[in-house]
Amino acid sequence: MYENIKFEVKDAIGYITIDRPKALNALNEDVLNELYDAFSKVEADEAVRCVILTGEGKAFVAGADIAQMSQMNALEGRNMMILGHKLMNYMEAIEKPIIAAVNGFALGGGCELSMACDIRIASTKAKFGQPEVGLGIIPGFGGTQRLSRLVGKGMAKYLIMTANMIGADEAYRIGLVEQIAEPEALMEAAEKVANTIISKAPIAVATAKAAINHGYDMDMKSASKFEIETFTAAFGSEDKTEGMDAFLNKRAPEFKNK
Ligand code: DAK
Repeated sequence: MYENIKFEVKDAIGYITIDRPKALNALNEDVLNELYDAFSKVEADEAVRCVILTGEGKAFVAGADIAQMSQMNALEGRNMMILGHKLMNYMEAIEKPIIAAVNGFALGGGCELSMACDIRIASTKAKFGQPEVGLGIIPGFGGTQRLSRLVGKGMAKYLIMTANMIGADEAYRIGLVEQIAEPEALMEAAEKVANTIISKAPIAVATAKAAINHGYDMDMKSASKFEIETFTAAFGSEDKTEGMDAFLNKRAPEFKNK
């Protein structure tokens, strides 16, 4: 059904794999549309509790498709930009946590795509960078904003203005990735994190994602108020009763997503 990505659901995890290895999984309009479609399926499917996004071959995503971009006029470029922003904002808005299993190059739009995920786990072979200024453009899928929010303004400027590529260790050091794994252990590491999240109360996890994402863009006072409202929603859930009862009775909780 998809031509540029693979999508399967197994044991409550939705696996989305970008599958254009000959072009190092570069993002063209079709890939962006297919990703949006797959994420909307994930969001609608109650059986899916967490998503792992990865790339086929030696790249996660080596950026927006330069061959396609080079032929675009300004209006077409703008449309592609809208598509990319729509996808990445949607990834942040959906309730299910998304883990990027960064298997190789995550450059330009690929680095931006990984930053729209909730958690990044990198293979020791991964390379990150925002090479746009070397192509005469700037990051166009939210990179100037998400990178500075993740690693701070100074480091974001350093990476974007120099277009330097960094390895997994440095990405971990600056807080761009949360874990590093050997290449052959990458998916296992991502699944371990996914399954840990899956074992927790779904409403609480979804609420935490929303509180962090929305609150981050607010001033502290508004963000605190937002946390109070979202906390109340989780506090009223049946899973809160179950989680606390399980603790008090020294048993494992059985969450029902209610
Ligand atoms: N686009 C299209 N094709 C790509 C590609 C890309 N981004 N990256 C690699 N490829 C293709 C190569 O052309 C090559 O194709 P063939 O020659 O085999 O046909 C194939 O993938 C294998 O690549 P290499 O032979 O270059 O592989 P190497 O291992 O030697 O090098 C590399 C790997 C990742 C260092 C190198 O491929 C590379 O530097 N790639 C380009 C990285 C890059 O600059 N990416 C673009 C970043 S800019 C916008 C929104 C967003 C953006 C822009 C505009 N608007 C809405 C308008 C975002 C822009 C970016 O992402």
